[in-house]
Amino acid sequence: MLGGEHLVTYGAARAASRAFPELSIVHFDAHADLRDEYLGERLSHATVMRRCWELTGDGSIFQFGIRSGDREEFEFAKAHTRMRRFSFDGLGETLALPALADRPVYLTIDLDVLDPGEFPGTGTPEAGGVRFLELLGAASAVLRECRVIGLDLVELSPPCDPSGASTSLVCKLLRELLLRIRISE
Ligand SMILES: [Mn+2]
Repeated sequence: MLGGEHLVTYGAARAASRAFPELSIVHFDAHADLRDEYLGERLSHATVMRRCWELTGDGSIFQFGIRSGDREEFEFAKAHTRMRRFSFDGLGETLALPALADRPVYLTIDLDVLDPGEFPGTGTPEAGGVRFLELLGAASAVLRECRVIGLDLVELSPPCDPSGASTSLVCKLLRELLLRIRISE
């Protein structure tokens, strides 16, 4: 699925969790997205992973690249999700855990996990992000090691980068990931 506001992930994850009740979610993002509400809304790009957690339960959401969130979100993550800050460190060993290796996986990629120096075309850029090749490598590892039943790329906002470089980066990423999707019977 291509987005758009990250909240669109909730609809896809909800459908996926109905079809695959044992669903786990891998989440690449600059932001924790674990708020219970944001600006009075329970449904928001800032709450989307909290709503997804309500679908999957504890220990089923694996977050990487996170470098923005409030104290409550990081406390929530300690108790309910598995979070790696700033990078994809530990991804390989994480993918071998039974919660990912033995269960259907949904992969959600908020493109703002990338560094805004390389990818400024997004609504809430955060310094200190990963590079294109790191993201491609990490997403490829998930597609290679897990039974990925759905994935999304979200939060490209072309008007935020009139040069067009961000859009061309995402086109390249999309093409490479499409080539890596394994179709199983
Ligand atoms: Mn984000």
